Amino acid sequence: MTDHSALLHETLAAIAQAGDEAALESVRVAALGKKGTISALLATLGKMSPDERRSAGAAINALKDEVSAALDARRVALKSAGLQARLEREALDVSLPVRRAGVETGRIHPISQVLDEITAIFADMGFAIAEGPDIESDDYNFTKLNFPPGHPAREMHDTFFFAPDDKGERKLLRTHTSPVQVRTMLTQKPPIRVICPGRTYRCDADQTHTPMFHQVEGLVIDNSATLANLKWVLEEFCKAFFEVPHVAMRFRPSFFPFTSPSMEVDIQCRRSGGEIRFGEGEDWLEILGCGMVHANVLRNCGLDPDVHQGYAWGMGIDRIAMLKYGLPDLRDFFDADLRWIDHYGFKPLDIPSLAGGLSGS
Ligand code: 2NL
Repeated sequence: MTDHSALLHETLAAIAQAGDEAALESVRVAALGKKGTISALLATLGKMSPDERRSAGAAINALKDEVSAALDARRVALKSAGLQARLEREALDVSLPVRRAGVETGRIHPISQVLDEITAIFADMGFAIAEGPDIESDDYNFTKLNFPPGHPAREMHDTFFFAPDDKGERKLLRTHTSPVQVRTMLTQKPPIRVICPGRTYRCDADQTHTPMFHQVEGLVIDNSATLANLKWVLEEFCKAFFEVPHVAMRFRPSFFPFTSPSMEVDIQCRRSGGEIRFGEGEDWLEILGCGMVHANVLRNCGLDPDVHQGYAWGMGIDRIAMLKYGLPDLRDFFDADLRWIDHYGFKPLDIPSLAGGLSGS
C-alpha cells in the first residue's frame, strides 16, 4: 500500500507539473500506457491468490481511477489555459486607429489654405462668413450691382450662360461673389459686416487665367463706415496675410459699376531673382479693388442711400496664393496631380489661426 501511495503522489505531482497537453500525454503513457507504472501493477494481479487479488485489485483500480480523474481535470485546465493564451496572443485592439498615416499623408490645397487664412484674419476683425450658390440669376450677378444694359462684362464673351429656362430666364455661373453680398443686404438688417469667399467663373483661359477661379469679397454697411475705415481694414489684412509688420499701400482711382468712388489697391513689394517679398522694396503689386457701395446698389438691395452707407472690396485668391507660396504656374492648381499637392500642399492639422501662426512655423 505504501508503494501505491508513493506512486500516486508521484504521478499526481507529474500531472500537476505538466505544462502543456503533450507533457500531460507523456505522464499518462508513463502511468497508464502498456508499459506504464499502473499497468505494471495491474499485471501483478495474475500471479496473486484470489483473496490477495480481490483486495489488491480494488486498491490498484482506485489508484488508476484517481490518476485518470486527475489526468482529465488537468487536460481540461490546460485546454482552457491554452485557449486563454491564444486569445491574448491573437487579440486585436479595434479601438486603435488603423491607418494613422492617413491624416498625415493627406494635404490641404494651397487655395483652401489661403481661404482659411483669410477667413481667420477677417473673423478676428468681427466679420461673418457668407456663402451663396455658384449658379446665379442675371439680376443678382449684374442688374442689382448697377451694370448698365449692354455692359461688356455681361456679354457671352465673359460669362458662362445657361440655356434659358421655361420662363425665358437665363441663369449664369457667377462672375464674382458680389451676388452673395446682394443676398446678404436683401435679407439682413444693417450693420452688416461679411466676407464672401468662393468660386467664380469667366470664359477665359490662358497662362494667367483659368475659367474657374476664387475670390473673396467684403462688405460693411454701417452708418459710420467710411473710406478711412476701409483703408484700415485692408492694411490690417495685408499685414496679417503677408505676415509682415509694415506694408505700404497705394490707392489709385478706378472704376467699378457697383462702387463710387472706386479704387484699385497696390501693395509694396520687391521683385528680385524671380522672388517676390512683401513689406519692403520699391515695386508695386495690384491686389484688390474697392470703394464705397454705389447708391444704386444700396437702393436695388432695399437700403435707402440717404440712411445707409458702406464700403466693399474684392480680390482674387489664386494669384495671391501663388505669390505668397511661390507657386510657379496657375494651371497646376487644377491638374489634380498628387505629386504637386504633396509638395505644395499644407498639413491638415496645421489649421491657420492668428494665435497659432497663419501658415505654420
Ligand atoms: C476686383 C474688384 C470689387 C466689390 C468688388 C462689391 C459688392 C457689392 C457692392 C459693391 Cl454687393 N461692391 N464688391 C467692390 C469693389 C471692387 O472687386 O478687382 N475684384 C477681383
